[in-house]
Amino acid sequence: MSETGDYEPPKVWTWDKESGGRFAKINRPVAGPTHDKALPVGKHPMQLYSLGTPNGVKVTVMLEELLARGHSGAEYDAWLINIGEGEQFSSGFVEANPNSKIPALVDHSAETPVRVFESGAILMHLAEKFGEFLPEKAPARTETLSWLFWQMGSAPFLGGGFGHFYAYAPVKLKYPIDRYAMEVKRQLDVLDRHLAENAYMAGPDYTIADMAIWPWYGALVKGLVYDAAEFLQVHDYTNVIRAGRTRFPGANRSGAGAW
Ligand SMILES: N[C@@H](CCC(=O)N[C@@H](CS)C(=O)NCC(=O)O)C(=O)O
Repeated sequence: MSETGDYEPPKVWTWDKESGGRFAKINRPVAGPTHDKALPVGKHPMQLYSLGTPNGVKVTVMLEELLARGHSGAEYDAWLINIGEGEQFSSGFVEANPNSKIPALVDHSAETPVRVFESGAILMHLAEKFGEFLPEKAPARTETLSWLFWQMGSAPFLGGGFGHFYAYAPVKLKYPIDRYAMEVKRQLDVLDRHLAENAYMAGPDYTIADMAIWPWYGALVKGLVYDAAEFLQVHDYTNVIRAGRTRFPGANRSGAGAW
């Protein structure tokens, strides 16, 4: 590994298992299970396999919001998947999510259980099933889905890009940190401008778009992820900070932001 910027990529990439960094132990260039282990199944209709990360918390927020609205079909068993120990590579987890990332949901309310992976797809599945937090008709539905997919496309630049190079990489490199800090500040400005004019992401109502966005960007402006609040000068994004305090009830009720 070059630490000085003089790295010349070889003709063919090879896996350097000793690359260092917080996730070096679990990251692999191949998919599929590493060991045989079935997932546990509890007694409730929804079986959630997750962890208290921003992506994981989105689904817990949704399930808690559904329960708060009286949907007993949203009762769930939450099973911890320790991604630091490679539990996302068990055969059972790979059956629930071939992409080996939390969160994964198995919906046992139908005769044949339905697996759902990708947090955005899980939020949509639950929203459609219970008829909540996703408006039925355009344009409100379209706007909700636009912001939901905005989050799914944007957060990898925050987590996998900025967070990785700023907080987890074994060396601090100016080029990637500059590149991703710029993008994350741009994303925060997108949110800030939008929240200056709108109560919630999709307009006047609280939707799954808010549940997806808040665990990432709300935690960022509260200084709860990557310890980057000062570096990114998050206090400049006053509308995001105000929205976090006053407009995202689920975040407070379900402890989002507490990781
Ligand atoms: N796009 C996915 C991302 C999920 C994701 O990146 N999960 C992380 C934790 S936040 C994970 O399971 N990482 C384990 C690994 O990469 O092996 C989603 O929104 O569900």
